[in-house]
Amino acid sequence: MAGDNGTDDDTSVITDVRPKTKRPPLYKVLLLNDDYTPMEFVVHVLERFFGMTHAQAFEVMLTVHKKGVAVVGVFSHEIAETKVGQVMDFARRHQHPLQCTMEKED
Ligand code: TYC
Repeated sequence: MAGDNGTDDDTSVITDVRPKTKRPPLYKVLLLNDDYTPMEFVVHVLERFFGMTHAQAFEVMLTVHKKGVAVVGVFSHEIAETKVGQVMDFARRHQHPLQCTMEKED
C-alpha cells in the first residue's frame, strides 16, 4: 500500500516525493555609465570589489562607457546588496557620481 506500487513494501515511496527545493533567486549587479567618473576609477572599482584582473576590468569599463550599462556580476541577494553598497559608498567618498544597482535575474 505504502506507495501503491502493487506491493506492501515501501520501495515506491521515493517516486511520490517531489523535492521542491526552490533555489534562491540570483541578482545581477549593474554598473551605469556617466560623463564624469574617471575611467581609471571605474577600473579600480571592478578590480577591488569584483575580483577582476586589470585587463578584464578595463574591458568591462569600456563596455559600460560605450553601451551605457553592463552586468558586472551575478550574486545572491545579500552579496549583491553588499557589492552595490560598497561601490556606492566608495564612489561617494571619492565624490564621483558612479551608479551601481541590482536587478533580479529572470
Ligand atoms: N564615461 C566615463 C568617462 O568618459 C567613464 C565611465 C565608465 C564612467 C564606466 C562610469 O560606469 C562607468 N570618464
